[in-house]
Amino acid sequence: MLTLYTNPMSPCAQKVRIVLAEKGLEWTPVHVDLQNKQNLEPDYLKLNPLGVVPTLVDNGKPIIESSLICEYLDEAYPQTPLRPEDPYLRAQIRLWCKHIDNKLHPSCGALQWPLVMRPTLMEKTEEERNALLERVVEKPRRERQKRLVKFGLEAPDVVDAVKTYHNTIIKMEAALEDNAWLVGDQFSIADCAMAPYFQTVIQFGWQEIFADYPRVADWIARVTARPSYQTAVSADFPPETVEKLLQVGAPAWPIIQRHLAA
Ligand SMILES: N[C@@H](CCC(=O)N[C@@H](CS)C(=O)NCC(=O)O)C(=O)O
Repeated sequence: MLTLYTNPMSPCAQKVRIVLAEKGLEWTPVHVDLQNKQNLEPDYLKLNPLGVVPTLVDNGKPIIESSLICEYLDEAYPQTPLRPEDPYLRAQIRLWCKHIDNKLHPSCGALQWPLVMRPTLMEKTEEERNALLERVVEKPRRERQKRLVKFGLEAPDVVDAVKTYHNTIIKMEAALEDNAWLVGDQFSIADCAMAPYFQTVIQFGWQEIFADYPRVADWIARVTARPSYQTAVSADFPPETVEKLLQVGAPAWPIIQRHLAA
Protein backbone atom coordinates (compact mmCIF):
# COMPACT_ATOMS: atom_id res chain seq x y z
CA MET A 1 0.00 0.00 0.00
CA LEU A 2 1.88 3.06 -1.31
CA THR A 3 0.78 6.65 -0.70
CA LEU A 4 2.60 9.63 -2.15
CA TYR A 5 2.22 13.16 -0.80
CA THR A 6 2.74 15.11 -3.96
CA ASN A 7 2.14 18.25 -5.98
CA PRO A 8 1.91 18.31 -9.80
CA MET A 9 4.42 21.17 -10.16
CA SER A 10 7.06 19.67 -7.88
CA PRO A 11 10.06 18.23 -9.78
CA CYS A 12 11.02 16.15 -6.73
CA ALA A 13 7.60 14.57 -6.66
CA GLN A 14 7.63 14.14 -10.44
CA LYS A 15 10.83 12.08 -10.30
CA VAL A 16 9.27 9.70 -7.76
CA ARG A 17 6.11 9.46 -9.88
CA ILE A 18 8.27 8.53 -12.91
CA VAL A 19 9.94 5.75 -10.88
CA LEU A 20 6.54 4.48 -9.68
CA ALA A 21 5.29 4.43 -13.28
CA GLU A 22 8.43 2.71 -14.63
CA LYS A 23 7.90 -0.01 -12.05
CA GLY A 24 4.18 -0.27 -12.73
CA LEU A 25 3.37 0.25 -9.04
CA GLU A 26 -0.10 1.18 -7.79
CA TRP A 27 -0.14 4.18 -5.47
CA THR A 28 -2.52 6.68 -3.94
CA PRO A 29 -1.83 10.41 -4.32
CA VAL A 30 -2.41 12.94 -1.54
CA HIS A 31 -2.30 16.45 -2.95
CA VAL A 32 -0.30 18.96 -0.89
CA ASP A 33 -1.16 22.59 -1.68
CA LEU A 34 2.28 24.24 -1.75
CA GLN A 35 1.01 27.67 -2.78
CA ASN A 36 -0.95 27.86 0.46
CA LYS A 37 1.86 26.14 2.38
CA GLN A 38 -0.14 23.10 3.43
CA ASN A 39 3.30 21.47 3.59
CA LEU A 40 3.96 23.43 6.78
CA GLU A 41 0.84 22.24 8.62
CA PRO A 42 1.60 20.30 11.84
CA ASP A 43 0.10 17.04 10.54
CA TYR A 44 2.30 17.07 7.45
CA LEU A 45 5.39 18.04 9.46
CA LYS A 46 4.90 14.88 11.51
CA LEU A 47 5.43 12.88 8.30
CA ASN A 48 8.09 15.11 6.77
CA PRO A 49 9.86 17.28 9.38
CA LEU A 50 11.47 19.35 6.59
CA GLY A 51 8.02 20.43 5.38
CA VAL A 52 8.53 19.54 1.73
CA VAL A 53 7.03 17.17 -0.83
CA PRO A 54 7.34 14.37 -1.70
CA THR A 55 6.78 11.94 1.13
CA LEU A 56 6.19 8.30 0.37
CA VAL A 57 4.31 6.20 2.90
CA ASP A 58 4.77 2.48 2.42
CA ASN A 59 2.61 0.35 4.69
CA GLY A 60 2.45 3.14 7.26
CA LYS A 61 6.21 3.89 7.12
CA PRO A 62 7.14 7.38 5.85
CA ILE A 63 10.17 7.82 3.61
CA ILE A 64 11.38 11.33 2.77
CA GLU A 65 13.91 12.89 0.35
CA SER A 66 13.08 12.20 -3.29
CA SER A 67 16.42 10.57 -4.24
CA LEU A 68 16.23 8.27 -1.22
CA ILE A 69 12.63 7.43 -2.08
CA CYS A 70 13.71 6.45 -5.61
CA GLU A 71 16.45 4.17 -4.27
CA TYR A 72 14.07 2.74 -1.69
CA LEU A 73 11.51 1.92 -4.37
CA ASP A 74 14.17 0.27 -6.51
CA GLU A 75 15.28 -1.88 -3.57
CA ALA A 76 11.86 -2.67 -2.13
CA TYR A 77 10.24 -3.35 -5.52
CA PRO A 78 12.96 -4.91 -7.67
CA GLN A 79 10.78 -5.37 -10.79
CA THR A 80 12.07 -3.25 -13.71
CA PRO A 81 15.39 -2.41 -12.00
CA LEU A 82 16.41 1.21 -12.39
CA ARG A 83 20.03 0.76 -11.27
CA PRO A 84 22.70 -1.49 -12.76
CA GLU A 85 24.43 -4.02 -10.48
CA ASP A 86 27.89 -2.50 -11.05
CA PRO A 87 28.88 -0.48 -7.92
CA TYR A 88 30.82 2.03 -10.03
CA LEU A 89 27.78 2.76 -12.20
CA ARG A 90 25.64 3.04 -9.05
CA ALA A 91 28.12 5.62 -7.72
CA GLN A 92 27.68 7.58 -10.98
CA ILE A 93 23.91 7.54 -10.50
CA ARG A 94 24.33 8.85 -6.94
CA LEU A 95 26.63 11.58 -8.20
CA TRP A 96 23.98 12.81 -10.65
CA CYS A 97 21.35 12.65 -7.90
CA LYS A 98 23.62 14.60 -5.55
CA HIS A 99 24.15 17.29 -8.16
CA ILE A 100 20.41 17.45 -8.80
CA ASP A 101 19.49 17.63 -5.10
CA ASN A 102 22.17 20.12 -4.08
CA LYS A 103 22.44 22.37 -7.13
CA LEU A 104 19.81 21.85 -9.82
CA HIS A 105 16.84 21.59 -7.48
CA PRO A 106 17.35 24.97 -5.75
CA SER A 107 18.01 26.42 -9.21
CA CYS A 108 14.74 25.07 -10.51
CA GLY A 109 13.01 26.59 -7.48
CA ALA A 110 14.61 29.94 -8.29
CA LEU A 111 13.06 29.79 -11.79
CA GLN A 112 9.64 28.51 -10.70
CA TRP A 113 9.12 30.65 -7.63
CA PRO A 114 8.99 34.10 -9.25
CA LEU A 115 6.54 32.86 -11.89
CA VAL A 116 4.39 30.31 -10.08
CA MET A 117 4.54 30.76 -6.29
CA ARG A 118 5.19 34.48 -5.98
CA PRO A 119 1.92 35.65 -7.65
CA THR A 120 -0.21 33.70 -5.13
CA LEU A 121 1.86 34.93 -2.20
CA MET A 122 1.59 38.51 -3.46
CA GLU A 123 -2.21 38.28 -3.17
CA LYS A 124 -1.77 38.01 0.60
CA THR A 125 -0.97 40.96 2.87
CA GLU A 126 2.71 41.53 3.58
CA GLU A 127 2.11 40.42 7.16
CA GLU A 128 0.45 37.15 6.10
CA ARG A 129 3.17 36.53 3.54
CA ASN A 130 5.99 37.09 6.02
CA ALA A 131 4.27 34.94 8.62
CA LEU A 132 4.03 32.06 6.10
CA LEU A 133 7.64 32.38 4.93
CA GLU A 134 8.88 32.60 8.52
CA ARG A 135 7.54 29.06 9.05
CA VAL A 136 9.72 27.52 6.31
CA VAL A 137 11.75 24.96 8.26
CA GLU A 138 15.25 25.17 6.77
CA LYS A 139 17.05 28.51 6.91
CA PRO A 140 18.71 28.48 3.43
CA ARG A 141 15.35 27.67 1.80
CA ARG A 142 13.56 30.30 3.93
CA GLU A 143 16.07 33.01 3.02
CA ARG A 144 16.00 32.02 -0.68
CA GLN A 145 12.22 32.15 -0.81
CA LYS A 146 12.21 35.57 0.86
CA ARG A 147 14.65 36.89 -1.77
CA LEU A 148 12.63 35.37 -4.62
CA VAL A 149 9.42 36.92 -3.32
CA LYS A 150 11.09 40.28 -2.85
CA PHE A 151 13.08 40.51 -6.09
CA GLY A 152 11.34 38.02 -8.44
CA LEU A 153 13.43 37.18 -11.51
CA GLU A 154 15.98 39.83 -10.55
CA ALA A 155 16.95 37.91 -7.39
CA PRO A 156 20.65 36.90 -7.40
CA ASP A 157 19.51 33.27 -7.10
CA VAL A 158 18.07 33.43 -10.62
CA VAL A 159 21.40 34.36 -12.25
CA ASP A 160 23.06 31.45 -10.41
CA ALA A 161 20.19 29.15 -11.37
CA VAL A 162 20.54 29.89 -15.08
CA LYS A 163 24.31 29.24 -14.85
CA THR A 164 23.72 25.96 -13.01
CA TYR A 165 21.30 24.82 -15.72
CA HIS A 166 23.83 25.76 -18.38
CA ASN A 167 26.66 23.85 -16.65
CA THR A 168 24.41 20.85 -16.10
CA ILE A 169 23.53 20.75 -19.79
CA ILE A 170 27.23 20.82 -20.71
CA LYS A 171 27.89 17.89 -18.34
CA MET A 172 24.94 15.96 -19.75
CA GLU A 173 26.08 16.52 -23.34
CA ALA A 174 29.47 15.02 -22.41
CA ALA A 175 27.90 12.05 -20.56
CA LEU A 176 25.64 11.29 -23.51
CA GLU A 177 28.54 11.24 -25.96
CA ASP A 178 29.23 7.53 -25.41
CA ASN A 179 26.03 6.41 -23.69
CA ALA A 180 22.33 6.23 -24.53
CA TRP A 181 21.35 7.39 -21.03
CA LEU A 182 23.03 9.48 -18.34
CA VAL A 183 24.75 6.47 -16.82
CA GLY A 184 25.57 3.77 -19.35
CA ASP A 185 23.06 2.27 -21.73
CA GLN A 186 20.40 1.46 -19.15
CA PHE A 187 17.64 3.95 -18.33
CA SER A 188 18.16 4.59 -14.63
CA ILE A 189 17.19 6.59 -11.57
CA ALA A 190 19.58 9.29 -12.83
CA ASP A 191 17.37 9.82 -15.90
CA CYS A 192 14.17 9.71 -13.80
CA ALA A 193 15.65 12.30 -11.44
CA MET A 194 16.87 14.64 -14.16
CA ALA A 195 13.83 14.62 -16.46
CA PRO A 196 11.51 16.83 -14.34
CA TYR A 197 14.04 19.66 -14.31
CA PHE A 198 13.52 20.00 -18.04
CA GLN A 199 9.75 20.00 -17.64
CA THR A 200 10.29 23.37 -15.95
CA VAL A 201 12.28 24.67 -18.93
CA ILE A 202 9.78 23.33 -21.47
CA GLN A 203 6.66 24.49 -19.60
CA PHE A 204 7.87 28.10 -19.76
CA GLY A 205 8.87 27.73 -23.45
CA TRP A 206 12.60 28.20 -22.77
CA GLN A 207 13.86 25.30 -24.99
CA GLU A 208 16.52 27.58 -26.45
CA ILE A 209 18.53 26.88 -23.26
CA PHE A 210 19.45 23.45 -24.66
CA ALA A 211 19.05 24.11 -28.39
CA ASP A 212 22.82 24.01 -29.03
CA TYR A 213 23.20 20.64 -27.31
CA PRO A 214 21.88 17.97 -29.70
CA ARG A 215 22.47 14.97 -27.42
CA VAL A 216 20.63 16.65 -24.56
CA ALA A 217 17.78 17.65 -26.89
CA ASP A 218 17.56 14.05 -28.11
CA TRP A 219 17.68 12.72 -24.51
CA ILE A 220 14.81 15.08 -23.56
CA ALA A 221 12.78 13.91 -26.56
CA ARG A 222 13.35 10.25 -25.61
CA VAL A 223 12.69 10.69 -21.89
CA THR A 224 9.51 12.73 -22.34
CA ALA A 225 8.16 10.24 -24.90
CA ARG A 226 8.31 7.37 -22.38
CA PRO A 227 4.93 6.17 -21.08
CA SER A 228 6.21 6.76 -17.51
CA TYR A 229 6.76 10.46 -18.22
CA GLN A 230 3.44 10.76 -19.98
CA THR A 231 1.47 9.37 -17.03
CA ALA A 232 3.64 10.75 -14.22
CA VAL A 233 4.21 14.27 -15.54
CA SER A 234 2.50 15.21 -18.81
CA ALA A 235 -0.91 14.06 -17.56
CA ASP A 236 -0.78 16.84 -14.94
CA PHE A 237 -0.32 19.47 -17.63
CA PRO A 238 -3.62 19.72 -19.51
CA PRO A 239 -3.74 22.14 -22.49
CA GLU A 240 -5.08 25.06 -20.41
CA THR A 241 -2.23 24.69 -17.87
CA VAL A 242 0.33 24.42 -20.68
CA GLU A 243 -1.07 27.59 -22.27
CA LYS A 244 -1.05 29.49 -18.96
CA LEU A 245 2.55 28.52 -18.16
CA LEU A 246 3.75 29.48 -21.66
CA GLN A 247 2.07 32.86 -21.22
CA VAL A 248 3.84 33.34 -17.90
CA GLY A 249 7.18 32.15 -19.32
CA ALA A 250 7.23 34.24 -22.50
CA PRO A 251 7.81 37.70 -20.97
CA ALA A 252 10.41 36.20 -18.61
CA TRP A 253 12.52 34.72 -21.45
CA PRO A 254 14.46 37.93 -22.25
CA ILE A 255 15.47 38.13 -18.57
CA ILE A 256 16.62 34.48 -18.61
CA GLN A 257 18.53 35.15 -21.84
CA ARG A 258 20.22 38.15 -20.24
CA HIS A 259 21.25 35.98 -17.26
CA LEU A 260 22.54 33.29 -19.67
CA ALA A 261 24.75 35.83 -21.39
CA ALA A 262 26.03 37.34 -18.09
N1 LIG B 1 15.55 17.50 -0.87
C1 LIG B 1 14.11 17.42 -0.95
C2 LIG B 1 13.59 18.71 -1.56
C3 LIG B 1 12.09 18.72 -1.59
C4 LIG B 1 11.54 20.05 -2.05
O1 LIG B 1 12.25 21.07 -2.10
N2 LIG B 1 10.25 20.06 -2.38
C5 LIG B 1 9.61 21.27 -2.79
C6 LIG B 1 8.78 21.02 -4.04
S1 LIG B 1 9.79 20.44 -5.36
C7 LIG B 1 8.68 21.75 -1.70
O2 LIG B 1 8.02 20.96 -1.07
N3 LIG B 1 8.63 23.07 -1.49
C8 LIG B 1 7.75 23.64 -0.55
C9 LIG B 1 8.30 24.86 0.09
O3 LIG B 1 9.47 25.15 -0.12
O4 LIG B 1 7.57 25.51 0.81
C10 LIG B 1 13.71 16.19 -1.78
O5 LIG B 1 14.45 15.85 -2.71
O6 LIG B 1 12.68 15.57 -1.49
